[in-house]
Amino acid sequence: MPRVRYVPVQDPTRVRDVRVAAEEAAAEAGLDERRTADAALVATELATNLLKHAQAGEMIVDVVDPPVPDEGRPGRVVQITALDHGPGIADVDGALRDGFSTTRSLGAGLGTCRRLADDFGLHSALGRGTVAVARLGSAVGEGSAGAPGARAGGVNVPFAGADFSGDAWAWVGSGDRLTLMLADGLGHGSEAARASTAAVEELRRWAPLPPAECLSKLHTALAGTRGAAVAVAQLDTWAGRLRFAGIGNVTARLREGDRWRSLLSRPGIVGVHRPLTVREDEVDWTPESLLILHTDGLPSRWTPAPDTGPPTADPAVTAAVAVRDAGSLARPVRDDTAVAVLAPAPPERP
Ligand SMILES: [Mn+2]
Repeated sequence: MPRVRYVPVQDPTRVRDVRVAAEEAAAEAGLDERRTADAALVATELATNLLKHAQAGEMIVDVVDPPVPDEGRPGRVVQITALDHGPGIADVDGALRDGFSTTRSLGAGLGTCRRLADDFGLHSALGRGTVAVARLGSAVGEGSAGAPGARAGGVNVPFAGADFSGDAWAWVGSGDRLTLMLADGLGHGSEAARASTAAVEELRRWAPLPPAECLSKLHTALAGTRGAAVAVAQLDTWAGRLRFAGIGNVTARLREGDRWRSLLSRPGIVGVHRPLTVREDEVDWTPESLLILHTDGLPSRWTPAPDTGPPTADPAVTAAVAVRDAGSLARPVRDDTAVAVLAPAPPERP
């Protein structure tokens, strides 16, 4: 089962823990020595920056699917996420400049993170805090050859800092179809993780099927596990249509213009109790669309903030902002929390 490394960062002694987590994740993702060193440096910088700007926060290091499926470059990547509820960074552009430092820290700064990572995204809102996400893969250079029409990303926060999250997300590309799945294994801990991991493995076999059929394959495969709530969204990039089906308590919010629409799941537990029929929703997908799937670690009534997910935002940053904004000290989380986001491809960069 894939580990999710969660490190609360409240003093400088935890910076080393974040670096070790990045090195472990790099080994799991099969990065070479040079990229492992890069991942360790990025992790160190993000932890140092978090302490500098917010005094305390959380970091999550895991191994994820890259934001764009690339058949010529298979493999998973290390994702390093920093999130805090601090005052926010007033001068984001300045902070991203290589060598920029507001204090006399030894840190090389966020500019280094942006330079070393394949993808780097930062969202800072005054009074709400800062989110930074860096992904590093084994490949040299950046960008994907294909024109995917969409990107996906997610964040997975294990309950109480456990080694495993009972939630899992994954996505698979096949031809014009991109299939994103979010699974919440019943309860939390390693048995929940076993159920959601089985869902991910099965998704990789059946992703080209329509979502409702994919869910029935998953139902069969998850027999013998605790079961899971699962949502599957499939984008046909050529037709500009999104199909959705879900079983159990996973929330799906689709942005249409300036409103958020809920895509409904059927009651049930994949692998344990399947509804007689699974309805599929089919909706238009436009360059302004955004899909957010989240497990019940976030409150079901949570509504994305108006600045959620501009077209240029990295989907993993959007997911991390959701975790940051929905969580607070006043409402302690009592479960694993995962958010997966499907976003249109950003405008072409020259
Ligand atoms: Mn849950």
